[in-house]
Amino acid sequence: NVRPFNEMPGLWKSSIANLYNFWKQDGFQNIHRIMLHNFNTFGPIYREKIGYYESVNIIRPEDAAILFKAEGQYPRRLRVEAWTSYRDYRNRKYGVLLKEGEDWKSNRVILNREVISPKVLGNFVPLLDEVGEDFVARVHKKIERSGQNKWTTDLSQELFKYALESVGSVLYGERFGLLLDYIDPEAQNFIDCISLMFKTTSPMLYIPPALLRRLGAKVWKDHVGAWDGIFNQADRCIQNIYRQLRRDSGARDKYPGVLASLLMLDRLSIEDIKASVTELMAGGVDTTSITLLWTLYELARHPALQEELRAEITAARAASRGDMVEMLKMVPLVKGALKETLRLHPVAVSLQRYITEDIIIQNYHIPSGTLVQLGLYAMGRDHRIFPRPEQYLPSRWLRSENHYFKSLGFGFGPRQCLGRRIAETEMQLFLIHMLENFRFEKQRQVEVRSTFELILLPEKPIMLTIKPL
Ligand code: HEM
Ligand code: 2DC
Repeated sequence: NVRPFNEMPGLWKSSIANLYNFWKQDGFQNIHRIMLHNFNTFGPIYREKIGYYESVNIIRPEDAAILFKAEGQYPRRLRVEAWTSYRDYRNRKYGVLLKEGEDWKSNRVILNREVISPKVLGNFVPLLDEVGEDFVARVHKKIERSGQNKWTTDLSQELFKYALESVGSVLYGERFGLLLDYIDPEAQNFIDCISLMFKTTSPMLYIPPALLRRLGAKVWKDHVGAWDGIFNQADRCIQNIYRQLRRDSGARDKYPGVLASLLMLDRLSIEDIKASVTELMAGGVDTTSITLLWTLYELARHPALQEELRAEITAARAASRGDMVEMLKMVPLVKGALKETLRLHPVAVSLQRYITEDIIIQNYHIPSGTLVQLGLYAMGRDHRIFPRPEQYLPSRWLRSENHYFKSLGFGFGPRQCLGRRIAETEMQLFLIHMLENFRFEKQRQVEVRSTFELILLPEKPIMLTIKPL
């Protein structure tokens, strides 16, 4: 009694009409709320076609498990045509983000060892800890200068700089110095280019970039300009390290960073290294900074919870006696808070895979080759999956409750986020340092919603008041 693919509910028959309706609903910015609405209308599985983009959408953790079991040896996500088109247009190599098949696997395996394996944590922690301390010093200075013993601000620009400084220090083993008073205009331009790159990608999920390019559309031109800015800046950083390495190739005692490690390892071509390091540098800015901003927003709205976290951190600090790697093992509530942030405010609205075998989900047959999407935003807000989903409760991640396929903010399996360890460590250290030094408050208790600019962002600025403890 398995039902055929063609009986699956949803709007998949008229792709152009759907694109028009999608546009009328402001779909380009609202995809996450539209998905939520679709699950409410059609149930836990539906089929959809908007423009040229066709998918099956699922929401339940047990269905996610079926999906990821059918991802095959070389898992593939939705192909972001805007990104591949730019690389083809400028004749640049794909990095691990865009590669597929054996080429992806062989690069990814080597990158895993330098970027996400547990052994590199010890190298990353001292670098990221220092950036965290510098951020605290910068905030203290801002508070002093205000003359009011507090600082009320939209932290997003500061967080972008923190994130770029962090990922830069890990990739290059060097500091950019973005947390000083003078900000390098090239670094600022890099930050601006990443936001513009994301923003201009989202319409091109539904309208083919090749068409927009032929029409000379502004969105395509802006997109190219943004990637050009990203690649130019990354090229400068990479060249710099490359030259240094050739100059003094002698043995070094200090950890030289991901790029130098990859160059010395000599198992990937220089072009492959450049492509993936550029993607890591670009992927490391908006993702962690926005997640931290949402976390501070939630903590400002929940003062008692903020105290609980602070108490956990104080105890961990004492017990670990200056060993930061140890300390990070003693802050489960801090980690729970970050998971809770990604539940309510995921960076990625969905996870997707092209399945490599036929599967049955919710009693529907789905043929091999279909693009299946797990609605991550919708899942995080479903009361059948997370009781009282509207409440920010980091402790729900502590209880020996069942977390089977529920914590998916970084994706899953061999194709999960390559920057995951960097991101987690950088965010944990940020919260540790900031909560040890400051209290966070929020003026008006209005709900801030998300907007979709390829990643999910706060719809409007989040104003926070920071006070020294
Ligand atoms: C892929 C989320 C930070 C680099 C992904 C994916 C997700 C994700 C959901 C797709 C995974 C999948 O399909 O299973 C996040 C979140 C972050 C974050 C929530 C922070 C809060 C970062 C950082 C970097 C990074 C800091 C770089 C240092 C990448 C790369 C991929 C990726 C290169 C593609 C991996 C591949 O295709 O093999 N990320 N990310 N991300 N992310 Fe992240
Ligand atoms: C966006 O429908 C919505 O981590 C689409 O650090 C499906 C889709 C496909 C790929 C996803 C993307 C969504 C959101 C942003 C992600 C991306 C894969 C990697 C990327 C999740 C869900 C991101 C932000 C990377 C970006 C690295 C890049 C800048 C070099």
